Amino acid sequence: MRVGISCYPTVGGSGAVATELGKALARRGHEVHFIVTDVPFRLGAFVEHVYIHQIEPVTYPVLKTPPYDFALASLMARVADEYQLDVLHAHYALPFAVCAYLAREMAHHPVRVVTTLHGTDITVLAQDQSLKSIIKLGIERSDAVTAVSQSLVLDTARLFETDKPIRCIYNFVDPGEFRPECGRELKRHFAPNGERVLLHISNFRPVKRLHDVIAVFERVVRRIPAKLLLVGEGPDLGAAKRQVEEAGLGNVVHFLGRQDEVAPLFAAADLFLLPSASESFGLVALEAMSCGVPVVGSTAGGIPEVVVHGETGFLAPVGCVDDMADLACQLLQNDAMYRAFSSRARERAVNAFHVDQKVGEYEALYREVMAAE
Ligand code: GMT
Repeated sequence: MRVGISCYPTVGGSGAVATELGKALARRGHEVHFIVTDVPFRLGAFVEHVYIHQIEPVTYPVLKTPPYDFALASLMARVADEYQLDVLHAHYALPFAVCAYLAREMAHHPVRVVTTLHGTDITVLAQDQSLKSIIKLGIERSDAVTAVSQSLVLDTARLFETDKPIRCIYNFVDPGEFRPECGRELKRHFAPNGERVLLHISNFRPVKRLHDVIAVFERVVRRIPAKLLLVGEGPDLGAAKRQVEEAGLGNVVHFLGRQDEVAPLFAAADLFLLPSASESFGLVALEAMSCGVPVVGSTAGGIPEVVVHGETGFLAPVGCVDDMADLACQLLQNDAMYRAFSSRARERAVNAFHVDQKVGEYEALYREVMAAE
């Protein structure tokens, strides 16, 4: 098949999923065309059958704002015609599904639009009435729509009052890349005296509740020698640094900034913290589990579909930092329990969220839409 993929190529779960999907499709012999603003961050070395088409920003003195979305739609249509694309796969309703819909109208070659919803466009942008109708248009005019969790399927139907069928295709992980063995050296570096390593990776937006990550750690480190690794950058970075300083935790909390290669960091950790206020899936939780790292987090959104409470981690209601800290300590202080959680976490990642399985589900969906009248 010939597939066009559009996504936010910068750091973030949706960009990671879209890029890994494209690479996996290319490895299976499909032709993949990324139609993007920048080269996707997870693309890595040259991959055969993968092509990149970058949008040229249109600037002209009378245009107060560059017409980015129209340039994207036009480029999608051009690529669809030139490379005879079978499918345009939009990762996010806004702007990508709407642009893909316009491209399908413009293109001469019959191309199908598949949209994957990742969460932010639904749970955050849908609150903005001025965008709600256009997001709904993107969803309803797609030939097929998927969401990354059952929770997001239900939220979308409820928030948009739409009866458009939405199929859940869970996010996935490559267990060959995210594996427990790849972090041993790094672990010795961060925890030379056998401290427990807690990890959080995100874009430090308020929805991630970075304040709770630090509050949980503060309670844990009072009882267990531990280190906290904070990976990422974003609007709450400054407040997090102040919180760490005020709590006198400067010597046990490490801010590592944005990192592109995260598998060794996951594998160096003993516990991953994800106390988000809203999370459609939590790809980072899955990547941690694949490295044999149990997760302590909140029950928000799709997290309980990934992390099984009492088996691969512990979950508590959003904001319950005392409970999260108690559960983290229970796990870290009981070796037999920890080992069982760690191996079940790895098993669940491999058996329920394997990249090959999920890419197969996307391939089947592409074939369905191509066969439909
Ligand atoms: O979490 C973010 O803020 C980034 C966002 C994105 O668009 O990349 O992540 C969303 O998509 C990921 C991939 O499907 C999911 O794993 C995240 O849970 C989801 N984030 C939210 O729902 C807040």
